[in-house]
Amino acid sequence: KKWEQLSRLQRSIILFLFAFLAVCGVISYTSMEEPWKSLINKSLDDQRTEPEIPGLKLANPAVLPAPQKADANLEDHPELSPQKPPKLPHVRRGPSNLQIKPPWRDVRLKTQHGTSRAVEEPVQADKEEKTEKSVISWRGAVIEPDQSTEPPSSKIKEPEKPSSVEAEDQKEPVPINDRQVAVIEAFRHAWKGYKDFAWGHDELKPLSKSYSEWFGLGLTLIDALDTMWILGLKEEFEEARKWVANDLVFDKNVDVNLFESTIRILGGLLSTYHLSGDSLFLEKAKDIGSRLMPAFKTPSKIPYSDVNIGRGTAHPPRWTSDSTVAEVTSIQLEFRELSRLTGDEKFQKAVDDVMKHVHTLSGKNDGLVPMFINTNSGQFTHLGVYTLGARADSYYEYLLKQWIQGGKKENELLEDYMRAIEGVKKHLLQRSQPKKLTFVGELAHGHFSAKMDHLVCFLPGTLALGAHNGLTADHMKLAEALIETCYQMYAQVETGLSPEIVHFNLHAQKGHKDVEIKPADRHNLLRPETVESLFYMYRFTGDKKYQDWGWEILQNFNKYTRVPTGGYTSINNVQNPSNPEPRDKMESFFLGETLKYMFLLFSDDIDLINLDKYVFNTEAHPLPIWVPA
Ligand code: DMJ
Repeated sequence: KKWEQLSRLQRSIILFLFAFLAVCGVISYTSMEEPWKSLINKSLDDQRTEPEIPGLKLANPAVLPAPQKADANLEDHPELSPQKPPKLPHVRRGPSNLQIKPPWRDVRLKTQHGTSRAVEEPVQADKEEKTEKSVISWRGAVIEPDQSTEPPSSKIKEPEKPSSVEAEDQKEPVPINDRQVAVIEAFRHAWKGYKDFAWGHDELKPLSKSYSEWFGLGLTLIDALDTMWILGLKEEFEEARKWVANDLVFDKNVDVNLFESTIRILGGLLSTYHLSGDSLFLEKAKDIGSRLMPAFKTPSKIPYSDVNIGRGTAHPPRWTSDSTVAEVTSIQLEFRELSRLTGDEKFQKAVDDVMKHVHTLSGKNDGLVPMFINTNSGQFTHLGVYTLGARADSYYEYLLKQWIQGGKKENELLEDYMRAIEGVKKHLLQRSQPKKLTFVGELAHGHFSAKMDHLVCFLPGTLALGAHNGLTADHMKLAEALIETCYQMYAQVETGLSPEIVHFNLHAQKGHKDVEIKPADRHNLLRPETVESLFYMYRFTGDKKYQDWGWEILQNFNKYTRVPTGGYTSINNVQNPSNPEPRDKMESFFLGETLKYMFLLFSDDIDLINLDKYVFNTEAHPLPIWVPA
């Protein structure tokens, strides 16, 4: 009625206004659409990257604080007072930012001296990249995030996609030098033996041109995967990857050692996943990690040494219900990382419980631990014997490395580490004659023994890593003294190769060197510890003498342990250059650790496994340091 009462003019004005408003509406919608959408997306993104634990943010950044002045000790660290352990981390899942540009992208492997070597036919490699649908991206840095994880079975936190590389990581790789080329050549020679005579088996027997089985899981191949990636051996890596994809099966009725399979297999797979971004390796890591979990079903939660990965049963060794302390406390980096990647807390909880328990145990001597722990009572056994060698070594290493991995927040770990190093200084350090070499001996029921395992040579590297991460400069001084000793364990021997164990002379005797070797100890298993520490020392000091020492060692491995038909062999007698008595076995850690650390030692590229981003497990498999989101 009202409408009809309006004049024609009034009606026209109203209709015009409606039409005008409608046109304005359409125009403003189209111009606002984009900003509106991006606003919505941004707020969703923000929710996704929100740290899961409130207050986690940067309480203790994973990157280094400025190093502290010398002589800091526990009293100087009020932050070390016992605290509630932090909740299960953390932060981002998925591979860390990839920082390794494998050298196979270069046309030729240029050496620092301007020569170039045809280690790789690069034009070919480039072609392959374009034409083949490669399983993984060889450009590393730009891997597409197709490797998101499957939802884990229980207690799932939301898994995230892998992160892509940061712009600063897009640098061209530093050209490799002659010594690195020599390492690649050594690796290829070792790999040839493995491929020709032991493919898919645990270890090569290079003299008998056959193999030995330990777990029957292709141990050498898995241990060597990330070394091939780091050395840039594309063809070898691809071939090994195929074996992992098609032939690596964990559903087998076989007993494996929890520690050895964690550090070599789980560690190797996780590390390769991070470097390559290839989800195959994460899937395999989840599989083996889950199959190892029955080991923790013990009255004390201290794991058994052995697990049947097919049956899901676990047991201690036949003769005892004890486990080795180093074994139960050196599986943490790997299981914690598995939790972070899968979002399933159970892996981390199991290994953290072990550390918390060991932290509270009595029977330590100024932070030094006995070598055995009982799986029923949870107590240390065989009290009174303290060593940094076999059965205790990596306990100390993993205290520091877990602390670094977790972003330097877990104070109990640091506290135990600092105390232990004080214990080493107080009870185990002595100087030899005539050269006054500082060495780490052993203590048995109050009696000092001047015996040192080659295994102890991990310690200078670990001390240097701690100092680099802000611990007292004293640790670096000790590292410098100890690496000199470890080098002398090679240099004072006829073949220039260290025996498994040495005894140091405490008193000067005419015609005697510092190092004495007993007949039962004069074997060399191609172990990595000294080369490992040389790598850390060179990284942190830039002193070329460490590279030169490593170079001597590599040449002596080539002289006395290289088997012409392929492979390297451990030897029985480092004191007999004319017959070092080959043992006919190439340990998997020669490829997993020794040659990898050699290659890194000779490199001047600090981004080739940047030690502020990665922490090496005890089998030389780099795992990411958890960076707060
Ligand atoms: C490796 O398996 C590991 O480094 C372990 O921690 C000690 N022994 C060997 C190498 O010597």
